[in-house]
Amino acid sequence: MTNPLFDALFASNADRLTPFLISSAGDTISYREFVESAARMARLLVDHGLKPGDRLALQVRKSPQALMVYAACVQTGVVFLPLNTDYPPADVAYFLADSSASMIVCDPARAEEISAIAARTGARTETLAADGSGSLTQMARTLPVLTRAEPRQDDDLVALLYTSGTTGRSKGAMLSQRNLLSNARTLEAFWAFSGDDVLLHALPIFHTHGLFVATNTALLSGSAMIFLSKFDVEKVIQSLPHATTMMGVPTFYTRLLAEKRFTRDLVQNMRLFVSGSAPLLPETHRAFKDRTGHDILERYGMTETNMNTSNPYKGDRRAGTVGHALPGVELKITDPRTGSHLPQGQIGQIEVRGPNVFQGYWKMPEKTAAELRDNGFFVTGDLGKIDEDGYVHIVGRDKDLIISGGYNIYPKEIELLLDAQNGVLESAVIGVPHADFGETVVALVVAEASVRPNLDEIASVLRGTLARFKHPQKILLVDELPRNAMGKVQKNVLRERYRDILTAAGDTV
Ligand code: MCA
Ligand code: AMP
Repeated sequence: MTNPLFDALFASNADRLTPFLISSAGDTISYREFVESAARMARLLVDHGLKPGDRLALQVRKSPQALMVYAACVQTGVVFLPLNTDYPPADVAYFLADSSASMIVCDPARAEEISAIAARTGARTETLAADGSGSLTQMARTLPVLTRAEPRQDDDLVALLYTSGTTGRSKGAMLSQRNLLSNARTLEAFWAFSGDDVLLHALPIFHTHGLFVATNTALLSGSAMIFLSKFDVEKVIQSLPHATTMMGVPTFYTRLLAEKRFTRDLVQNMRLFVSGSAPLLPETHRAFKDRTGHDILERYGMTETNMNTSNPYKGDRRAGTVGHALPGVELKITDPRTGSHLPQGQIGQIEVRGPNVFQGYWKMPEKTAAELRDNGFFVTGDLGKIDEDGYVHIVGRDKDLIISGGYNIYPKEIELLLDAQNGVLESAVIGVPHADFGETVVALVVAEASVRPNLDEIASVLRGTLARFKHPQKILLVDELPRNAMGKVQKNVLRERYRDILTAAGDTV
């Protein structure tokens, strides 16, 4: 028996002397060096008693070594659980308890607080800093490489990625060997990746976009990656002449367009720009085409499904659409009330089926059953339609979700916190348009009778509790929330009413 994902991504590259990772300073790590160092880490995991199926959580800043931990997990069958570096300790405590992870790797600067949390669930703590130093690499350095890869079946888990939930509780999406490998193969072929490519990688590596869509596709094709620690417009502009492809969230492209130095000449070696994770405005698509001659290729996916649709590589990339279902993926539009198939052109919920669709939510069979039908179709919670040429348009969301700069925020989590504050009767959290992040968070608070809640104090509680990207940019006191006949808060009415609030004055913080 083999380990198909390890064989395809890592073993097949073990003797390759070409660069895999290139830093912004021009330092390179070849494929061979990368696979070898990762195999020392794999040895370390085995020596520390981690078994196939055990979970390893990683909350560290982006570095080549962080990617080596991913490779080591794939080699040993340990389930990789990456965490946003912005998540506060309370969130980390939840993820460790829910997943019963055996090990957490964190930044040395946070080792004290994280090891205290980890001790409560029996997880071991190791460290890894952005420069690659830390207990993990120090111990692995002198170990022999692990030559054997743990045999794995197609349905065996590779990764557990937590996505926020509509109820406020995060759900762990279980991703298997088949899910990841099938999608990487599809994207490699569909977007024509080859060993000649250099992918400019400025995304975080704790989400599907930067970890699987970008990295797995590069690994599978033997491409090099210019590996930036984050999206820094200066470094991106410096790197673009040396790259052939780039993947990003729409904010990357609007920030580049704001730079005069971002010109057609600068991108003359580029063959492909891909956008996803959030809607790309048609005006951005057009401005990009005018400036560079490139049509950004927009695609659509989810943590639970990897990539579902893509505009064509060769052919008409249509602004405001996410293209067609990828090969092997079925997509249909259904009636949100009945689940029945809707005719072409009608708006309904988007459902997808294919080898890319996940195995369900970790230890949440009811939530899995609610979203993953017996017939294999996953109900995405996105609303869309298919036009006469088969292009999928995403027109909105059935789920109450805000996407800020490509990060997902579920209003319920913030509303629960607001409702618990002194003097707050109820609240509603909405997304409003934002020039840089696409959408951003605004909170509306209704006071209890004859009380005036202290909005500054509330904002400070939120700052101390929530990850930075979830902080409301404004909190407003309102008399009441609009409701429909069923008593449900009409968020669409609120979104319309407050769409310009960030530029207007009001009773806010
Ligand atoms: C940073 N901040 C944010 C965000 N990012 N606030 C709201 N939304 C954000 N996305 C905060 C910072 O902490 C900082 O706070 C302030 O905003 C300004 O920071 P700035 O330096 O401008 O931000 P940045 O560090 O440049 O980050 C912006 C970014 C980054 C480059 C857009 O958020 C990013 O890389 N996003 C990509 C997310 C992603 O990979 N999503 C894929 C999910 P302060 O001023 O207090 O310090 S996977 C997915 O969605 C599916 C599967 C799919 O289809 O891909
Ligand atoms: P996540 O839960 O982080 O995996 O985010 C998945 C969600 O991002 C999807 O359900 C969509 O709502 C959204 N999304 C991803 N790509 C696009 C896109 N190209 N256009 C609009 N929304 C997108």
